[in-house]
Amino acid sequence: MSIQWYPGHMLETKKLLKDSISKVDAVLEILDARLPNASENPLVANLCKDTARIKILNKSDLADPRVTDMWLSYFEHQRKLPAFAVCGSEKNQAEKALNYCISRITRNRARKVKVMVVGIPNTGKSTILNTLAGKKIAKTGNVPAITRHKQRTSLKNNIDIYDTPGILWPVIEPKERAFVLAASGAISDTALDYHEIGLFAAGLVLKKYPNLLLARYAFLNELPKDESDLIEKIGLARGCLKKGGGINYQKAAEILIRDLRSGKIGNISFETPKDIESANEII
Ligand SMILES: Nc1nc2c(ncn2[C@@H]2O[C@H](COP(=O)(O)OP(=O)(O)OP(=O)(O)O)[C@@H](O)[C@H]2O)c(=O)[nH]1
Ligand SMILES: [Mg+2]
Repeated sequence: MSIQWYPGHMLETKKLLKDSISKVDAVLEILDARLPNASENPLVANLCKDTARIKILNKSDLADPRVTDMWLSYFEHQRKLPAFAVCGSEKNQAEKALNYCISRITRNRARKVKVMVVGIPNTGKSTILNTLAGKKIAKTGNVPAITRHKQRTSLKNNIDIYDTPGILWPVIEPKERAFVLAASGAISDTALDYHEIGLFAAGLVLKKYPNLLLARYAFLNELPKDESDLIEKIGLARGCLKKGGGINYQKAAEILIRDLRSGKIGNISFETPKDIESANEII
């Protein structure tokens, strides 16, 4: 299966970024702390060659802190890029990242500094902008593609900050990357087969965080034997039944995905720097 979700406004956003990134002083690239590799849009690195950029690993309150530390070290040592782990609603964390970014540019005090917030959908770009502004300026929401246009906001210290719509790319490959993005909530649910993504999510949690599963789902007396078994057990325990009888796997998978995305299963990171190293070795 390949997941394709590239609504029209993303093509417009691509043009917008191409036209405007070179005109701003700095870029805050917002990644999802649970999937810093999968949520990194290659377009941003290409466009930011001459623009100061930092990585913000947002939603770190949902990620495994041990793995987030590994990612911070990966960005610092292997990619030579400054990276900050933040929770988007925490003002001091967002300000620390912004201030560091501003400190890296040569400032002409007579004119405003322009900072652009970019990233894939649903990583918390607008949330961070609101936090920095200290009020709700941009619309936010727990589905991707909430922001549809560039929006400028003036902050104190002569800084203008621009929110932008989340952007993906037309065909997401490899398949595992598409699954990670889908399970995190970066791709519209309308483009997904819940059962398939649910099986992927089940496999991920069973492999990486089995104890969290046992703690979350009290009806599990022991670990399910595989991902299908987990979905089936959730379906049975939560009464996800089809009209004519039998388990509604779609509904059961939806429960697992919702619990995973919201952090109800616990602090989960979908990938580690080691995972991408081994994937590169295979290639
Ligand atoms: N747990 C948690 N949730 C967050 C955090 N930051 C943002 N969110 C939530 O994530 C969802 C998406 O946030 P937005 O700020 O709308 O994301 P966005 O990147 O602007 O999304 P698009 O405009 O669709 O590209 C919302 O439900 C936010 O409340 C965070 O640090 N932790
Ligand atoms: Mg937004």
